Amino acid sequence: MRVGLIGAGRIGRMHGAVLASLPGVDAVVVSDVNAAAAEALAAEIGGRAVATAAEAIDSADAVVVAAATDAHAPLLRQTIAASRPTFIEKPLAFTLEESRELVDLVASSGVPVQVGFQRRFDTAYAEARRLVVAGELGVIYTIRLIAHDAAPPPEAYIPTSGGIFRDSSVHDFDSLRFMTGEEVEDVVAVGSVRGFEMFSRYGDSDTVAALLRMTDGTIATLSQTRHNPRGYDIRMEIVGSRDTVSIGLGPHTPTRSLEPGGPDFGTGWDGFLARFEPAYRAELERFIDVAGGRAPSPCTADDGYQAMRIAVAAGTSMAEGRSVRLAEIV
Ligand code: ISE
Repeated sequence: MRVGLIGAGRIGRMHGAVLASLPGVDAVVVSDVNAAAAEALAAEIGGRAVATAAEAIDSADAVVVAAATDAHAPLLRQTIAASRPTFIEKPLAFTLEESRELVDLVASSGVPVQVGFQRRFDTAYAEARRLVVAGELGVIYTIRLIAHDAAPPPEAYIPTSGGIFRDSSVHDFDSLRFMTGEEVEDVVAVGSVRGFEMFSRYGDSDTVAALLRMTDGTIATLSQTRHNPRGYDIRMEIVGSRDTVSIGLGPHTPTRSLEPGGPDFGTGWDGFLARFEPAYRAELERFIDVAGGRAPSPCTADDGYQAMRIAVAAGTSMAEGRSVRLAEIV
């Protein structure tokens, strides 16, 4: 299978390296709006660089879109028009309207599409989901989410990212749906700029929190920052009537216990690429099966749209200072 990779930035480089190492992939064709970046990545992974996204799509059997968020919708329209199975990085699109439109387009086309929520492929998330489904945690009372980036993205990334809820919390919102099998009923969110003034220049925040109620009454809280001096910290704690489990609590958790005799967490993760490397690999392995018609999409365009609705609800709550019901966001 020949795979077109559109985007040779930070996540594109990770996907390129993984694709080039997969036995089911014969060739990787790379394009980027920055031609030098495409050439450098192609040289590094033994692929071929082309000048435009259209050429990458034409010369491939399947496409991985890892371009900036504001380019997602136009690129997905192009890959669907060319009937190419597509892996598209999160979020599905820049706006809610585009996301909704893409769900309809994908459904009517029948072209397989997988959205890049890699945490679904992390072994600890998968094990927690297994425990939830098996009833081993009992009734889920509450879920606590921590999402602390090690360092903020470069300033140029901010205006095309869609803001912290769409760019980053969208993973946590998807993981809540994945874990509980429930939808979010309503959300209250707050945000501020605590460390990096550049976020205010784009109406964005570097520190946010959200309180979410799921349709079955489970309560979830999210704490999120764009900087954590000890490293990249992604955690989920699930408290149920029969057991309590933690994802992301281990030898690299970027925190320091102050308890006498407490655990030594060692060196923290330096970023999401290192923390989720095996999950990024597993999601693309699956995509090759999806593209080859051997498996259904594990993370559909509709999953991307539903996570986007939660992100938009959180943004609306923060902007308007009120609780927002998901039913409002369509
Ligand atoms: C980035 O785009 C990601 O997708 C990471 O998983 C997330 O943790 C980070 O905050 C985002 O900027």
